[in-house]
Amino acid sequence: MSTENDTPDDNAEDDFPAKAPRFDIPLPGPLDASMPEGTKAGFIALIGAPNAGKSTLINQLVGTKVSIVTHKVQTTRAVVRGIAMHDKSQLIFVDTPGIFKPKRRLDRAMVDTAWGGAREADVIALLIDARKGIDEETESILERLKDIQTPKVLILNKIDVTKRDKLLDLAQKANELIRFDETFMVSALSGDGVQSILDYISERVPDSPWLYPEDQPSDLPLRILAAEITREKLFERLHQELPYISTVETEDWQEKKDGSVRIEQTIYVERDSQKSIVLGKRGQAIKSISQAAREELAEIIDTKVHLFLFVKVRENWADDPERYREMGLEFPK
Ligand SMILES: Nc1nc2c(ncn2[C@@H]2O[C@H](COP(=O)(O)OP(=O)(O)OP(=O)(O)O)[C@@H](O)[C@H]2O)c(=O)[nH]1
Ligand SMILES: [Mg+2]
Repeated sequence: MSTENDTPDDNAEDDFPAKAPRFDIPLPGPLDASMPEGTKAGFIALIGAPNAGKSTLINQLVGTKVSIVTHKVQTTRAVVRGIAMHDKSQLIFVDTPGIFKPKRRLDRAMVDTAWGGAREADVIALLIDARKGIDEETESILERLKDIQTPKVLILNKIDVTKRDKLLDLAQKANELIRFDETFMVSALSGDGVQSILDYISERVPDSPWLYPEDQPSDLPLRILAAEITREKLFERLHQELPYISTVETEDWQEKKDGSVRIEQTIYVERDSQKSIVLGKRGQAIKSISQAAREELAEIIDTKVHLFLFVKVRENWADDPERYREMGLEFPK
């Protein structure tokens, strides 16, 4: 069975090739002759416990939404790169899944991915939710960071909801455990203090030609961003465990003659009972998810969007290597 918020004119069970534009391949060497002298470029990994605000921060740093944000933990699943231009520097921020004690296979893939993101970076930025302080998760991250030689900075986030005394105390404690080159105190939500991160890091990335086109905010293919947007709405609207055991894939993407875009996506769940929850009473839940996703997508790609959502049961999708590949994750054995 399938459901949608609009009238589908195709059979959703068909396996459509994905036709969305891709722009995730960095070009080798200088991109064009007009690149100024003295350019710099580098990767900055944002790591931290789930819910620390990494995705909110990357969106602020880049100036547009590249990574989805929810109030729930474990929102980000794969590595998302967001690109900010600052003076002559191209700063490629790497948003990573929150680091926590993994239980399931998917957890393990997410945590491995986060550390992988840290390894490829020129600078590692550790984000701490200042209101929470150094909890068990952050403590084990600090422990593991000790052995990594890459330059590190500390970002205390959520200063809008944290007392000043606590902030200073936290900065001191974290710096006693690890030598950070710099400590920032910011509100990723309001943008307070974020500029100083850009100022600092743009001076510290290596001399290098820019690695991506100047006007490209992300290396995420649009079809994946589109699936992520729907997953964000799913996370926001469904309670309990369900969001963690569902995944979204963009199956088809067609640009129509009138300039609108027709997108088909499938929400995978593991059991029939979960499917009824996603659909909701008389399809109310999926309707509201679909509407919210469609509106946001239309804003991002700046054209009318027809979104068709289907819900499918795929038992044990979380043990299927193919689903991991779609999400951009390595499949842990
Ligand atoms: N008050 C306040 N809330 C914030 C701030 N930054 C992020 N948040 C909130 O914290 C929650 C988690 O934010 P995310 O950006 O999704 O956190 P994350 O670290 O990417 O989480 P995972 O992807 O699950 O690891 C959301 O509800 C955000 O709105 C901040 O500076 N102040
Ligand atoms: Mg995130």
